[in-house]
Amino acid sequence: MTAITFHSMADSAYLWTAMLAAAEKGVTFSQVALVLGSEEHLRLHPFGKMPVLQHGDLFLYETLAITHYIDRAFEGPPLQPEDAIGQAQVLRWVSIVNAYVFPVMNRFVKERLVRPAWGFDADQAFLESARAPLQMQIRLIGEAVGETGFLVGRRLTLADCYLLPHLLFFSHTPEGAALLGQAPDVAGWLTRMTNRPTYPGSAMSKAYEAFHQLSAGSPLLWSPPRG
Ligand SMILES: N[C@@H](CCC(=O)N[C@@H](CS)C(=O)NCC(=O)O)C(=O)O
Repeated sequence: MTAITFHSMADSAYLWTAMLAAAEKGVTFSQVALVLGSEEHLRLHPFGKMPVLQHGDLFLYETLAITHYIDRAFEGPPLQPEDAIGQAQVLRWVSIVNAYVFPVMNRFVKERLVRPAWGFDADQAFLESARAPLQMQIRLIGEAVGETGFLVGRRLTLADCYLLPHLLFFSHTPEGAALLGQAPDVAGWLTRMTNRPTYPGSAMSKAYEAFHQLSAGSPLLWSPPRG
């Protein structure tokens, strides 16, 4: 029997963040499939999102609450710094991923690779509009990880758990690969994250393997920034 259960569809990036946090904490988990918008789903999560954590009688939704709970309720390496500045920096990165990275990077991946693979046209106007924000996001990530190898402080935190799914899949688009080719600190962070013992065999790694079957071989939509 596992310590906790996640109720979610398997291909949720926020589920992967929560799973990564649990794995890094050394907490065993299982996943139970949710049907999007079903009565059960809306009972567990009134806003119709995922994942939902179950720990005994406790049910918790919202990934920040879930990952904070995992960090505080279980023994294991801390996933948030002790000091006020470090904590604020982690929360800032979580907020950055929620407010800016998820709507741009995650949607870019869906428009660029997933929708065409399903036979739908990509939203070209969105893809073009994403160019400047994506360049800025990669620059900010590079500045953060360039100092210590992690987004915040000298060890993995919830901030890294939040970013990984999005950057990993974005790296598979031609534009993401080109941007990372110009950002060695960001590429190095991604390599180190996927070399951690928590990555191989994870749901995220399996999804990424499957994702490789989508065509990333198309030409660049726009040229990467210089230098
Ligand atoms: N604020 C939520 C967001 C979670 C979220 O957006 N999850 C996505 C999957 S990655 C989802 O539930 N999508 C279903 C939908 O939007 O209909 C959290 O932090 O947990």
